[in-house]
Amino acid sequence: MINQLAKYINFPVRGDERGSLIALESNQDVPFDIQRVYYIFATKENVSRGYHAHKALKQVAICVKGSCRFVLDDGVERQEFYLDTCTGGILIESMVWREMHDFSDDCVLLVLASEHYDESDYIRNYDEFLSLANKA
Ligand code: T46
Repeated sequence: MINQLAKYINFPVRGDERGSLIALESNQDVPFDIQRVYYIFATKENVSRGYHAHKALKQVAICVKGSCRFVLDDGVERQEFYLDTCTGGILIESMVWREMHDFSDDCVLLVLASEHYDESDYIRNYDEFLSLANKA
């Protein structure tokens, strides 16, 4: 069996007669201390994003509205993950190259991150990523 490059996490939905609610807590629903939250929206048609890996950062990505497609790559293999629900997300560990494609017009991609923003944690060159990933 192929190892999954991201773990899919289903979140518990707390609902009542008024509707639904999902609460995400550090080290419970999300397996790290959440240091940062950001969201990506209004991505233009036919625009792809990402094209980088992170040395240390772990993230959970949740498509809270609309849909998008992730391509993840650990330097050995590539896998695709289609996100189109707010009731689950993918856990992306460090040292995974990511590309995001096919954002729907209404896509809102919420990301929970284990670290504050740090440009020095990014690997934006694919050849450099391959060389570091295959050394690890
Ligand atoms: C990832 C995917 C899912 C900040 O100032 N603070 C932040 O926390 C972030 C994430 C970005 N920025 C600035 C840096 C750039 O000037 O926002 C601009 C766009 O960032 P970037 O080109 O890194 O965005 P994406 O969509 O290519 O990637 C982002 C995350 O960087 C990345 O970690 O996994 O979303």
